[in-house]
Amino acid sequence: MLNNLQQQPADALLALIKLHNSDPRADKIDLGVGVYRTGDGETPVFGAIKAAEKKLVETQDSKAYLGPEGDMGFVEALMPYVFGQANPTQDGRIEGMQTPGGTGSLRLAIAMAKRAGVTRLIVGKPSWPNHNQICADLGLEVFEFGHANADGKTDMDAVRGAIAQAQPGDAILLHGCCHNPTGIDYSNAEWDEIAGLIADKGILPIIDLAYQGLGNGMEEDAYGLRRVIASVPEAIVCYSCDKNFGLYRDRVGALYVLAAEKDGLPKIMSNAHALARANWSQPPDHGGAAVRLILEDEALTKQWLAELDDMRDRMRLMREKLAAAGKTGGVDLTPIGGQNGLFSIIPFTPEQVQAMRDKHGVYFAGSGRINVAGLTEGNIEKFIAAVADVTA
Ligand code: PLP
Ligand code: TYF
Repeated sequence: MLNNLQQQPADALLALIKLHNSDPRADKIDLGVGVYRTGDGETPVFGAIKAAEKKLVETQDSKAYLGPEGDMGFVEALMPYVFGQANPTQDGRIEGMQTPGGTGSLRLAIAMAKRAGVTRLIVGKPSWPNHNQICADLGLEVFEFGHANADGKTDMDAVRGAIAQAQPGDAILLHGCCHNPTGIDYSNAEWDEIAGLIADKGILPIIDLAYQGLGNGMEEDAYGLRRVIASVPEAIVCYSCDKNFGLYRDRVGALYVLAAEKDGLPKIMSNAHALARANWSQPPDHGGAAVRLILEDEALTKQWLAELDDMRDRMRLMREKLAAAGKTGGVDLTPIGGQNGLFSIIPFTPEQVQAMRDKHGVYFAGSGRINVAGLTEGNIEKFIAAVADVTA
């Protein structure tokens, strides 16, 4: 029976880790999978997380089941950061639950949308491949629109066109900040327009916020999400703490639902809980509990935010250095300075991507997506020289 299964390709980004590991060159550079790295190339556990984990080990008195919604203290402590201090529940219209990472949240969101009658998801292209993979697995049609222009900025005409042609039964997936893979985010003015267009069309927004705080700041990175939430009757937010708390493998995320009316929430959330039970029963506790302990403690919160500031500042510095290189060989690195988060795309040909690996030991996705956090004061000059060499 199982022999009927077809061979599936490995995840290209995860395969790249192995390729990089097996390269013996001491000066090789890993700009592949999306994890933050320090100036020393490390991905350490946050100091605030270490402290919270210690506290958790000392104070946790039970690991008994919590239920499909997970740690609601965690879910609620996060809400002022996501939806704003002023009205984090939007007058009781927002409720959430814990999920295994942002991926778990996306899986629930898309499955729930489908249950509710959504037949098609509008997604900007390129996007994080898992968006398409989840839709394919759930049998939901995807409608793609061009997310970016060749100049490294948003293609607003394509966004307007995609929303204008939307039909009843459509939902639209938007990256809240730090777009993966392009780094190209909507400006505040563009978010204002998009929020209005979505509200006028009456389509369901699903907002994927996987990098809050890694773009321009915790508040700044929530602008678009809050703008959409304020304009529409219903929305779903898929949140990940795996980047902004450095918890990647501990799988920490949340799903939030904005309902048209407060009274509609219990029915909607009962579906989210039922879907969670059928998928993973309950989310893993440890990472979410550590985040809760940070957010409940003023000193730990300050420490976490300072660590996040350092990460953002370092990535901004690397972006500025790339942008300052300007036209390099046959490509222009200038737009990278205005982009956000871990990723940007350099328009390499497939042959140039291969030459970067073979000749220079620089590893990144076949799409030309680089993880800016893989660059350091120590390797950025080499990287720029390699770009100049292979694109000349
Ligand atoms: N959404 C986007 C755009 C991502 O890049 C990622 C990356 O991992 C996720 C969601 C999911 O994150 P998690 O690791 O929490 O599942
Ligand atoms: O795009 C990235 O690099 C991150 C990490 O299957 C990631 O989102 C990559 C591949 C994958 C899961 C996470």
